[in-house]
Amino acid sequence: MIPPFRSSHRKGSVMAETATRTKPATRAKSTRRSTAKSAKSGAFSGESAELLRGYFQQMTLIRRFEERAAQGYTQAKIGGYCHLNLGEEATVVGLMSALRKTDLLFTNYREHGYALAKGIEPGRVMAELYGRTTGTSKGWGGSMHMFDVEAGLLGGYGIVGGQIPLATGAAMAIDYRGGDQVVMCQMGDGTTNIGAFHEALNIAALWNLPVVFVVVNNFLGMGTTVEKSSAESELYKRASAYRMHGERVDGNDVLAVRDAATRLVERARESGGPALLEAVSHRLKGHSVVDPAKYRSEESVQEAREHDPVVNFRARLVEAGVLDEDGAQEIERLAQADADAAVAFADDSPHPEVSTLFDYTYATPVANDSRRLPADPVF
Ligand SMILES: Cc1ncc(C[n+]2csc(CCOP(=O)(O)OP(=O)(O)O)c2C)c(N)n1
Ligand SMILES: [Mg+2]
Repeated sequence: MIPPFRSSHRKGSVMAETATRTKPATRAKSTRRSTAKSAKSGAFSGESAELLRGYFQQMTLIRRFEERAAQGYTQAKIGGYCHLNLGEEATVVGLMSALRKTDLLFTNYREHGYALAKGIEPGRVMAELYGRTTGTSKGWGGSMHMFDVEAGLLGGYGIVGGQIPLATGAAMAIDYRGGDQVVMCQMGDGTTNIGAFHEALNIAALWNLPVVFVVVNNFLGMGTTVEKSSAESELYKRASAYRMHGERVDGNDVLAVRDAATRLVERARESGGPALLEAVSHRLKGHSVVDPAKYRSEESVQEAREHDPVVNFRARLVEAGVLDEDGAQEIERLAQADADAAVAFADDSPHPEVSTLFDYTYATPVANDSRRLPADPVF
């Protein structure tokens, strides 16, 4: 069992190993109580209201964007696989707010929200999903392979764990050149059982590389629970095998994620070395858009809904007077308009020419492999 979390934010708070266990039903109730209390007693004191509204705006944009992506998929506008950040918005925005524009980000295949929060235009992200030339990867990458050097997003990887050695290599390059960038390497809980995870953590610790590994623990690797797949289900503890700093944070609390990530990123920047951050969150839907998630109990779905980070953060902001109802609705209206505009941009953008299929593949051609395009003659 994963220990429960306090949902109310305390500056700099991270989840302690010693958190007491409560049943899911009572946990949700106490979360609501403590949320109300902390907001009234100044949970946001010292926070800029504009910044808080900005976080809410970004989280809402991701929510609306992903809803439109799901719709685009069912309309067959989007092909291939499509994994959404629904329920993980606080983790995404909290993590990205800790990075500078020049810092580098590697993610798994569930990366639309990260691309948006790293500053990429929603239209370019949606256009990539639609496979159009105006997309981040010129339409050749799709949902799992967003890439934007200028924004510091170095992928989007469909192979579980594929991003981890690459992120570690990028951190080594930064170290070698004496740069001040930091690499963040995001992954899911299921990824921590891949060999590359352990090899990369070992070398990152050994060479004191500027990389923060982030495990988004949403309790499930596709349909398999963390308890069934990981001998140590408190995943941040895996860092200790490499004498690396590891900690756990409530991934539903954008400010707690921001604070923990900022601390670890700045520590890495100042040569404090690598760290492993586990953000515990919930997936509101199935593993991908086509997964009906029949393996999930009604109780676990209900628990995920009770921890909905967008709904709960909105309530906290309204309760604390940072937003009034009209202000919240205006942000929601604008987020919807941005998501709709992204869809319109994608829909109006051209498909790539088939003749450009190999323009962005860099592997040395294999002898006897003619790189023949579908319409080309065989001989
Ligand atoms: C090397 C490899 N093995 C298997 C898969 C199939 N696969 C895709 S996602 C996934 C589960 C990963 O779990 P987690 O990292 O927790 O991701 P989540 O389901 O939460 O997105 C698996 C097994 C893959 N893409 N790559
Ligand atoms: Mg998972």
